[in-house]
Amino acid sequence: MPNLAPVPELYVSYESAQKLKVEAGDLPSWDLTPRQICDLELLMNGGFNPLKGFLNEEDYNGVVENMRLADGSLWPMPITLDVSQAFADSLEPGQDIALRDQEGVILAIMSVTDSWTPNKAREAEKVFGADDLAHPAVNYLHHEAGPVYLGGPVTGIQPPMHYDFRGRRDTPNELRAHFRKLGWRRVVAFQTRNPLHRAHQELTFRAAKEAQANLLIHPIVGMTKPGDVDHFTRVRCYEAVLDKYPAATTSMSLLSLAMRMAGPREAVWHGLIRGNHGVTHFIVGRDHAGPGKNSAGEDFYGPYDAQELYKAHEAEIGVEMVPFKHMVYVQERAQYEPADEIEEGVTVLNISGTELRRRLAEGLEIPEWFSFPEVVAELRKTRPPRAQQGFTVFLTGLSGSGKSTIANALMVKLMEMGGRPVTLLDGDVVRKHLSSELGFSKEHRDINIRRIGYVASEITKNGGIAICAPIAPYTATRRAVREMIEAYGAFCEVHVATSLEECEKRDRKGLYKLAREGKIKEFTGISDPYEVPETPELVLDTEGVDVDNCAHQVLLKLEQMGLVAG
Ligand code: PPS
Repeated sequence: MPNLAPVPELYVSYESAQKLKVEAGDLPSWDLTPRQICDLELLMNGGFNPLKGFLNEEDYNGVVENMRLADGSLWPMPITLDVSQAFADSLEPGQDIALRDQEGVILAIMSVTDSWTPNKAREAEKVFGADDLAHPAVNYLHHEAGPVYLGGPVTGIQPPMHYDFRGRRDTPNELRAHFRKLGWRRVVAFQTRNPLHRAHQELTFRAAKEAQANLLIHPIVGMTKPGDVDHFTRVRCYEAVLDKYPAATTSMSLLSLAMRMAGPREAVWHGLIRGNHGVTHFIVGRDHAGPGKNSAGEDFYGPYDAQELYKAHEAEIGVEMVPFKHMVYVQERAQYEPADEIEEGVTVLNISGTELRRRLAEGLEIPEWFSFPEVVAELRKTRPPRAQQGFTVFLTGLSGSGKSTIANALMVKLMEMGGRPVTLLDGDVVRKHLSSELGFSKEHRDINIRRIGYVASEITKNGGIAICAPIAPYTATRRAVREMIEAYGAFCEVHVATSLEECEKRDRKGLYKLAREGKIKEFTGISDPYEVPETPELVLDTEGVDVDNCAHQVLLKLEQMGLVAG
């Protein structure tokens, strides 16, 4: 019999919240990042029970080293409030701070008991298995998260506001009440960050039958892996699939979790979170919450590591694992069956994720045995064929390498082809209109490139073509821009690889001479670094090649990527 009594929440009463909100106006305040907002929501509503706030240093060390809080409870994921050095330095020990959302609304008050500089390399090794930037959470840890962690209990004032799918979002206690009301005693949850196709529908249906349980589709709408299908599209897809289950056996609820893609540890974490939501069973699949390949091209985790770690802690998690059955379509019998129960000699059909993306990108047929027409129609709306999507061409290279000239030629060629609006974000032009207050320190260059990335991502999102031509000397910043853009469309990084000698010889603006004389400081290639792109989509060797030909090479690349019609 499941315990469906409420889980403890961190909210104060409505009256106290109104009072606290006024008082908190005078406190130092921290503007939460999107990930911190997700974490705070689950802290406050009991989704992260038994946590009472952001981890203090002792709990953090225990979680990192052996997945346990200082009191011995199982907790595999560091839930930390990372902040800037300047903010941490401005606080007194024991100080209360206001935690605000991105519009400045106060969501909670935190009593800061601890402030420390974490060993991020150690955190990466222990929690994510490797200090490898190919892991999205490790990349986040090193490049997005602040250098100092603050820990301490949280007093909840109000939940973060969601304007979308409001009727589909439930706190742990709302879900518990829902299950109580419906008399659901056994509930198996299915966690997902992808659209559901027929195979998923079959496997979840079977899992529910096997566990003799009702089914909760519990998709993540907080933060998932960069590049995933956006949650608006996915929720519309889930809604279409819900009708395919027998009436009244299945529910769906959206979870504002910020995933870390931490495989085995993530599976245990997901189980604990589902337990807090009143669920009794949890489906754990092959490569659960897997982050993809590491920088050596290998999987970060073994395919069944997550199931093993979960199994080892199942009793403590308190939610029974239902191992995922890999379902495949058997053509002769026109139905899905578990792959391990199929005799030899029958025709098994499968479409991988990569193949699905290719078919969507090229506007090709997606058969009905694979997915539901309503789901495919939704996906097609969001992912029109590549030749109709927005994209960004990002030319990077030394000053005077020819970026702007090639970018201009490319723009004209794309405008001649027509079909999509083209915007050129040239280095010099951006510095005049968007970044006029910035200099050339690493910090300022990064701000400049992120601004370009932001504008390009908006253009890409809205179906246009952005051509960017900054120096962009740092790999990590270029990668951040790539991630921003790939959320909406393709990113084509072009290294304009004109050598320093050649750029200096051309010295079209006379800047190299001034840089050599020390009259311009921090000049890229002379007194400032340029990190050569390791895996750009295209390398342009401009020496002895005319501009028209360079622009043509970019066009051919875009054609090969399916972004322009041949
Ligand atoms: S960055 O690093 O990407 O922010 O640089 P970017 O905005 O592309 O630079 C644009 C132009 O600024 C001129 N300039 C310098 N470049 C490099 N280092 C220093 N210190 C510097 N000072 C001025 C230079 O002409 C760049 O233009 P391009 O078109 O690249 O020659």
